[in-house]
Amino acid sequence: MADVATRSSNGIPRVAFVTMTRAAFREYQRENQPVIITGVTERWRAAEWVDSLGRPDVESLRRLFGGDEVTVHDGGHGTREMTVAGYASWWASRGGEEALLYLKDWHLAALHPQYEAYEVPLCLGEDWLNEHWQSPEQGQLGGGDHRFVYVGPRGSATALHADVLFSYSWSVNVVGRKRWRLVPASERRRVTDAGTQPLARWLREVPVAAGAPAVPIVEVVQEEGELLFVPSGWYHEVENLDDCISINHNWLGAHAAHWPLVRLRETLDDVRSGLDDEDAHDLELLDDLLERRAQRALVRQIEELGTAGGEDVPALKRRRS
Ligand SMILES: O=C(O)CCC(=O)C(=O)O
Repeated sequence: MADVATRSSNGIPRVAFVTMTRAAFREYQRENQPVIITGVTERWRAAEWVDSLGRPDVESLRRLFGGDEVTVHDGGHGTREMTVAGYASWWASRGGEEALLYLKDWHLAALHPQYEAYEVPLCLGEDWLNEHWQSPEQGQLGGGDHRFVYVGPRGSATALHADVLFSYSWSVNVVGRKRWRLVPASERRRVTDAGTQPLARWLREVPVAAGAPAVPIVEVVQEEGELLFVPSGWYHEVENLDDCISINHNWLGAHAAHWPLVRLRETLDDVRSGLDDEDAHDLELLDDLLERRAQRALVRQIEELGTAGGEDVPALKRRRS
């Protein structure tokens, strides 16, 4: 791991943006360990979303992007759709008593590519996930852009979860601080069922078997301008300690490539274990059909590529049929 790191009390290293190289970051990816990179937002245009008192300038978001449709969470299980202008009105008039509305998963980068709110730090390396969604075949929003802006008042929170397909995520606080509670991937089965679903909404509610040691939790306060790298399979919950605006991406690269398979495999095994005999048999049949189909498609592709670098196509066909 990078030797320029200082360690916070919980052991998560903090490394200055200017000293974090791609090679150094790759070590955290390979070890699947979190790291905080400090001073990331210094040159970001998103700085104009902060007012002169250092608070989220939600009025500026209204001016810039007021017509965007976004999803807002009410702190229970409820969500509602509204415009950024509608959210800014709620923000300006919010009192102490009502539910805290948390604007999440706003696809700002996809909706406003010309605005260039921020630059993804190069040290994070390749991003197969968003590269896929931005390919010409997918169109701009393709249903799957994984680049988000979050706007939430102090006290709003995100419940226990792991990220989509056990991808990596990074999260940067443009303004405000967040408290993260993370469960190392090696301990994740203690907080989920066999199908990778969390056992409770919050870590404090996760049942611990009598006599079992407490689930080890890594807790960290992420300061303004800091990027937190959340590795694959690390379940986490997050609380806004101040009024916050943050940006986060889910992403995948070579070191995380196997994690989606891990998650899909565990989910599938869980579904399988709940099937009756007849459905299980149908599923097996479907598996076989798909496998055969996939093999045929592979052979066809190789044929289309001609000799495929000297491969003996008929021999390959024999092997696959
Ligand atoms: O900031 C938040 O409320 C949640 C962020 C999060 O969970 C994530 O980036 O995966």
